[in-house]
Amino acid sequence: MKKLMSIVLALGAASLAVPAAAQFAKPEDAIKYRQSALALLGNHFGHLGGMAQGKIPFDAASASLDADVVALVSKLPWHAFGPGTETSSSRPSAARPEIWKEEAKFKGASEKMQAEVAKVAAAAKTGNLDNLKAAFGPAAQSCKACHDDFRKR
Ligand code: ASC
Repeated sequence: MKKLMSIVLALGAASLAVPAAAQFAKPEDAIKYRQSALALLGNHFGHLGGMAQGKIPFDAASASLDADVVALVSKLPWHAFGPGTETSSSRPSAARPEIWKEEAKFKGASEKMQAEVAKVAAAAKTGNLDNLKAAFGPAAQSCKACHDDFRKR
């Protein structure tokens, strides 16, 4: 029993020590993960956009929740674009090969987006629609810029 425990603990420690990308056993797992994160991002960002554009009634509490979700989830997709996850025969991906050829540019685009959505979260916390509107545009532009360069049309 003691031996089993130490094996379990050793495996646990080893799993913490490996790079985050190693949490994906297969390329399709990484593709599914990043698509899931980006879908959540798009859903909550879209809801915020509806409020910023007056298509959905502004509700400060739900805007703040949306923006917090967006700020957190904006950190997640990137480690799932590791080497060897470009394509999978079992899961289509819209990722363009430039992601792996222009890594610094892709990283810069992802960091720009994360910085802009952090500003949206701060703006949403003020409870003021004008602040949300002002922060939303540059954040949306940072999504679009990355899609234009790195997502298949
Ligand atoms: C969204 C969404 C995107 C971005 C982008 C902004 O709501 O799903 O991908 O905004 O369209 O230009």
